Amino acid sequence: MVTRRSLLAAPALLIRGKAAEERPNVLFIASDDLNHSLGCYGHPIVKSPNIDRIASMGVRFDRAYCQFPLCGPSRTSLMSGLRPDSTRILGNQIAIRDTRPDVVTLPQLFRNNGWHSVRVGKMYHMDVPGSVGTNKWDDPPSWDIAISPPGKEQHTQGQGRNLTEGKGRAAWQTIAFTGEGKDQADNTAAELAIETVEKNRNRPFFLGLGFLRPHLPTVAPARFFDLYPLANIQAVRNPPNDRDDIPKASEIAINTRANDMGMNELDRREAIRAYYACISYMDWQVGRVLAALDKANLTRRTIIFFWGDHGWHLGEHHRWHKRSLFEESARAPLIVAAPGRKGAGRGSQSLVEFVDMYPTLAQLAGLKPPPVLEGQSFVPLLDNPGRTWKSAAFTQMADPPNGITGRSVTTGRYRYTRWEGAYPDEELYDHASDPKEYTNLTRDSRQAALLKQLRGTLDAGRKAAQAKV
Ligand SMILES: [Ca+2]
Repeated sequence: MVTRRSLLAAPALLIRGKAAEERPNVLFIASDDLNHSLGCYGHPIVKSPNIDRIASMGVRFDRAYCQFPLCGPSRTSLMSGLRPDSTRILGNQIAIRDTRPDVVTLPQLFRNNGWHSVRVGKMYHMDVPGSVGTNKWDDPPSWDIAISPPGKEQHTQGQGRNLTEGKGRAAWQTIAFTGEGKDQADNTAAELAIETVEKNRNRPFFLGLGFLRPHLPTVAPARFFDLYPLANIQAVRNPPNDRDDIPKASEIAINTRANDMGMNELDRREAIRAYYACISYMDWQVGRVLAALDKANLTRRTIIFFWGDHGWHLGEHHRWHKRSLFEESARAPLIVAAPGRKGAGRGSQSLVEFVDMYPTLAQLAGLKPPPVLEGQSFVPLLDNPGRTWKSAAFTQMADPPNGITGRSVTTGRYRYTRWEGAYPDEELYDHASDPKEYTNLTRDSRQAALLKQLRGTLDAGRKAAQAKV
């Protein structure tokens, strides 16, 4: 019998007893500060045809939650398979080996088992735009090759303005430029990723591809701004009393990005437009890399993970940032395309956590993950996206300078949040009647039994919430 394997021209590269072609490649794509403004998530105007294509080949997770809504802690958690309490990384300027010197990270596991491990762009923390082009908080043992392309960022030549000029510390700079962006880090990252694919047709690779956009500054080619006429962009309208029941700790932890950053309605619409333009630019780069996989005939042998490191507010509760335990910040996009799985093209409403990515990917590749991992493989959801899964997902926040910690749990229907340290308080939202989390029910005496139950769910923690398999 002639099998597909025997038709492969290249001699099998044997690594620890397994032929190279039995080992799927991994394309692990991150986008920085990306929320659910994507076509495949049902957004009415954002154009993301290439990310939508990954969703059509895989499973789109509608209720995937990051463990900490800030770049560094979220990324070290998912890359190590450990929760922030275990990584002890609750801020940005710290690397995983500082607290866990012996950790085996996700790409390191693949590397240890013979995969060629490559990073282009931001996978661990990198201050954007401050440390773009540097390896400051990277993890060298994760990679055979690691490249941080430099980029012009806020110094890019083009048309735009600082929407927040003179209105506070944080800047929201927009720039629409001419051409494809040869001086942009994301453009170079895509080119290096294409080169990596072309050079490694005959050996398994783990390619970590980290795009900076739509992280600020919102810099993109003018043609992507042109996709979104300002007349089509509406600012978020919050109820007038929304903030009356938001705890003080939550308002402080959002840092300088509350109060609409001082932007008027026109500024806010321009900010949203620029954010969408950056998403479509990033999506275009994703498409170039997918085309290279197709051309190399590797798509059917490649597992693709696409994720945003946490969510992002575009004016909900007057916020323009991450660093919150509201749904817009705790929930983030996650799409997993693994060849041959039965759930391809479907969405899943089941709860998954970013800490689950590590054991999932290890299982898909047939690798044994370290026993210390704190997530749970969701491979069964890739075949049956509708099946019953975890009963809760956990996200935490900390603002050490202000002595604030927050812990939050969602059950799918409810969100319960507890703030400790300075300004202790609680929040409870019912997504069935209040999906935008405008009404904090903790003061409603009729919810006392529910409140008690959800406090118990938070305290019982991850083990009690695991899926029964
Ligand atoms: Ca409110």
